[in-house]
Amino acid sequence: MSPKPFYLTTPIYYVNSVPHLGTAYTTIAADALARYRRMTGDDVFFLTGLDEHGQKVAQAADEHGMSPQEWCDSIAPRFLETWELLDISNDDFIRTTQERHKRGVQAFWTKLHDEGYLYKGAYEGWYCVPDETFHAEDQLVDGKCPGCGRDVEFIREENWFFKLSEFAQPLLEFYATREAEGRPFIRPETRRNEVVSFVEGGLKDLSISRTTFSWGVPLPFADNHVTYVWIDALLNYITAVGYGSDDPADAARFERYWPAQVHFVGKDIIRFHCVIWPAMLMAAGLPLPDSVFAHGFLLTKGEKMSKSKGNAVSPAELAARFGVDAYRYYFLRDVQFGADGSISMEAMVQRINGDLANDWGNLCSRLFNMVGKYFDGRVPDANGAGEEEADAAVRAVADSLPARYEAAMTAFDYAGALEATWDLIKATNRYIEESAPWNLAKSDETRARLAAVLYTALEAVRVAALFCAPVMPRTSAEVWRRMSLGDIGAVTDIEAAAKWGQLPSDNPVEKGDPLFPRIDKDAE
Ligand code: ME8
Repeated sequence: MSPKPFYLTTPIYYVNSVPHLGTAYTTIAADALARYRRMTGDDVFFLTGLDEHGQKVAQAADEHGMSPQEWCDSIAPRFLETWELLDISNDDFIRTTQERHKRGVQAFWTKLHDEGYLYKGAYEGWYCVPDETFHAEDQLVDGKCPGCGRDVEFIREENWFFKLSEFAQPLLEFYATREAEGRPFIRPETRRNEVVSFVEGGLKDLSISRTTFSWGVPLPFADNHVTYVWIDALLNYITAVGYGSDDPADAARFERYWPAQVHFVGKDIIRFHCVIWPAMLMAAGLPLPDSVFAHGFLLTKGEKMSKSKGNAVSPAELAARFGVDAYRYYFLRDVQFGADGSISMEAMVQRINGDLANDWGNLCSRLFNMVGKYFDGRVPDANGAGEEEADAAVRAVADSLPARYEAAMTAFDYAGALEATWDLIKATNRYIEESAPWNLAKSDETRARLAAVLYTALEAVRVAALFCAPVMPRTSAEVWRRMSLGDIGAVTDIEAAAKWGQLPSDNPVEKGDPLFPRIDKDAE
């Protein structure tokens, strides 16, 4: 069977500043799913990138005495470095100033223009530069942006408009159809209700161009108009996979990967992705994505972290302090994906010391150590003794893991997937405690039983490492390496790989340093 395409995206981030924990959060979540889907054999295309146009970016460039393009070119490497540091396995990195993107944007709006979905009009109203969003007078809250509470500026200019209002009904039908088919477009459900009631209230036509500044993609049919940054940015999801190119290879790529399986976004940008974006695609006669998943905000001391608010911490600092895998684990385990989550150093240290150092790292160390001590560092042969109830119980937990993990990942429930994995890790720890190999090692008579116990525990570790790998690729690869199991990154059928009993006897096992050193709470 040929692998099925699985196309997933993060938002493309504004280059008004550098990556922070919020943008890294979305990117890590998408990465974990991309890695998992590669391990289930899908042909994954994982896209992230940068949103380089708009007033906010032009302003940032200006403040730094650079041209907008120079500014973008100076920030782009900061994102690339951070993603590399965090082991992000994206297959492409789109920048909206790239030719391939600009060409696609122009092709798209020319098509909608030709088909009569656009008209010229006068716009008068308010604009929030930090959010790059238009607001009518009656939407303002105490004269401020209803989204972020910051100052808005009054604009009066000639704009092109997209007849978004015509799409309210088709959108409502679309949401309902997907619901009825059991594959909801908007996830999680709370967001769905929010979007549906917004659209039920009716939609206004959308201004799609700006004339009072020039840092954007020129609209091909209208002199002096540049594309409004949001409708330029949304198109990255199709231009990156080849939309708007004459090259047959690009056309084939578009055919293969579009529509996307999931767009990951923060809840702040859900209307753009769940209302404007599908309406744009409908107007262009293009297929609609499978789903948009909106996660919540990371909060520190009850406040949303953001670049503009300046209360952001650098991902590089945290990764250097705690390790990349621990960093990735904490955010996906401690915050329920889809809900807001408070993050803190204390909680992070607790997770690392508890789940990672004590449960997982320690399981590997003590087990590998015992293999070294009792079996010369080689996987013992378990065939000498029959399976006892306790062994079967561990095996049963391992056997149930692939299906539980798959169900959780299909629901974008990372915490659930990790919890299922931890059920195996904890069961194995208990099993070692109860079987007490150190006692079995005291007599030759119990040597076969000792071999069986260590084999069972090692096999559980082999399986647990597989399911830790999407979230913690480095340490999982290291566990497999220490067990002489080859490259975990090459696994393309995780279910088959997880089948019990595949650990070869006699494989050399290396003890190695602790996978997750304990963090000194007081020093933190
Ligand atoms: O909105 N908690 O870019 P952006 C969780 N360019 N996630 C957070 C967060 C927080 N405190 N702060 C930011 C844009 N994020 C547009 C997108 S897409 C066609 C264009 C994450 O740089 C979250 O994913 O402002 C949010 O949606 C994104 O960063 C906003 O990034």
